[in-house]
Amino acid sequence: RVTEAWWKSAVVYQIYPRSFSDSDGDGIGDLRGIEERLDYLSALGVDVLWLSPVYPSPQDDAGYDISDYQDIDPVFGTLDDFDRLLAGVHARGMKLIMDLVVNHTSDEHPWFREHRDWYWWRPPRAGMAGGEPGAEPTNWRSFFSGPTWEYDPASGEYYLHLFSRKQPDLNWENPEVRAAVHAMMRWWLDRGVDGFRMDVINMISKDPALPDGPGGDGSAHYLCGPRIHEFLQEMHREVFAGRPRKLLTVGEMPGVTTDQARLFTDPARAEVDMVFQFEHVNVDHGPSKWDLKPLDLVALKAVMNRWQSGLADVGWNSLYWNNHDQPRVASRYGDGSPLSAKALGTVLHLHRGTPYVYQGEELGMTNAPFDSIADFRDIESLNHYAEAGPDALPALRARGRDNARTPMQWDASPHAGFTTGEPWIAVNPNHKEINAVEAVADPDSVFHHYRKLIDLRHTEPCVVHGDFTLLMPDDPQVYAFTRAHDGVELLVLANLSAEPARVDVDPAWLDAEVVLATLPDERSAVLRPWESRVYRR
Ligand code: TEU
Repeated sequence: RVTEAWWKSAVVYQIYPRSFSDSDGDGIGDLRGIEERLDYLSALGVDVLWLSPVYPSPQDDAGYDISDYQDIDPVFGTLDDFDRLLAGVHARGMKLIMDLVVNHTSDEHPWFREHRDWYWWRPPRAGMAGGEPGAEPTNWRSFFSGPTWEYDPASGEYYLHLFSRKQPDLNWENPEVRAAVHAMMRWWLDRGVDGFRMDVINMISKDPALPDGPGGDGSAHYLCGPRIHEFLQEMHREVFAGRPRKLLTVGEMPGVTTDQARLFTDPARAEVDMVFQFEHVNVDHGPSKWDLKPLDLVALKAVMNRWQSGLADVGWNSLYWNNHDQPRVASRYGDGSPLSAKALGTVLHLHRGTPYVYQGEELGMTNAPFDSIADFRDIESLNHYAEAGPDALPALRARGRDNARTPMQWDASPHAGFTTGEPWIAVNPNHKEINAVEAVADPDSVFHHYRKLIDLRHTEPCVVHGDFTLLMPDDPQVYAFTRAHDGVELLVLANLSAEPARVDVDPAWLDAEVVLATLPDERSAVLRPWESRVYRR
């Protein structure tokens, strides 16, 4: 086993291929489009690219419903295009990781037809007829609205789908399923990929009794289930152990706690390198993600602090504000301005862990100004609207996943330089101001701020290894912390509010070396709205 943890000093860039760059004018991004943008990514300085799914798929959930794990969807290109892209990534000294979606397949995957016992089938509830409302085997509610069960009249049974009805859950209790997944993973590693981001990987072990859950919430029976550690350790043995190349594995784990994450990411246990937790993106809503609340900054700081200390001595954090499922952070925790985008970048990238940049975040891209439901494309939003009606629109606008999925803004031309055709989802009209061409040319842009943050991680060991101490925990405006390593200390200050804020730290800090600052007068004890600074001593 290769133990060198190169990913501790790395920054990962997530590409959502559908919305990144379209080379052939069909309005959907593709692999050649990505290849054409590699020099841009290399100039940003990121170490690893993560591709959201590009496998053959009916695209019911934008590629997270896979019908063939070992090929490329024609809409994105071919395996030859993939090999060329991978070579281009490696030639620039970067690495590439794939999205691994193995909690479920598409219902159009041949496995679903050929191997009934690779999935979860159950008869209707006792005494009820199949298909009748309420006859579902459990009361679980799907992530995409409605029950988690689809009735199959031919067999008289239901199959389980935690997500869309076109995403049946694989039954990992069956050793054939695990062997097939392992073989597929080895095939990609042999092709040269550098690791995997593992979709909802803490859902693969379920309590086979599948009991009802309170109020339809079955999560206690499928999150971090009884065999989850066993399955990940087995995967590590069968797929990763003994490989000469140093890989990166990150498990997406909704609902994971710090205690569980310590187990998952303890190198001695050989499970995954790091996990995506969700607590810091749950501080601005109620029990449902559609239940909007203003950001509670004190709560956000407390969550981040708990994860920093929880994994300080064992394991490793991943750090993210954005991905293809989250609204844009500049609009969500910021005020949409470039200054707020920089402040949020400063805060995230100075934490201890591996930062993930989602495409366009480095430009300060914002949420989509959608007017009507006809603008939305995402199954989660469309299903929620179908259930909740027009009153749901404000929540969809604020929290819908399409906010992250509008096309990457390359330039000020029509369709933002994303495509020469009709884009599959509307381009944000603010691409005339917010775009890569402008940003690269402007030394004061969000892009160059992110480039400096990435560079700082590569050159200052304190950013990678330093201890983390939160300051001013109860302040509702200021996000402040220090890092310390090997005689070097860093202080990070950010005003995450629209009003000036006084900082309450050792005044000697304000005379220290300024590593990064987003406004002049970096020695003032008052931070202007959305200002951020990093000092070193
Ligand atoms: O997401 C898992 C997940 O639990 C949520 O983030 C979910 O997408 C949703 O936003 C709940 O409100 C992963 C993928 O990232 C997502 O794109 C897929 O739709 C999902 O799994 C199913 O594969």
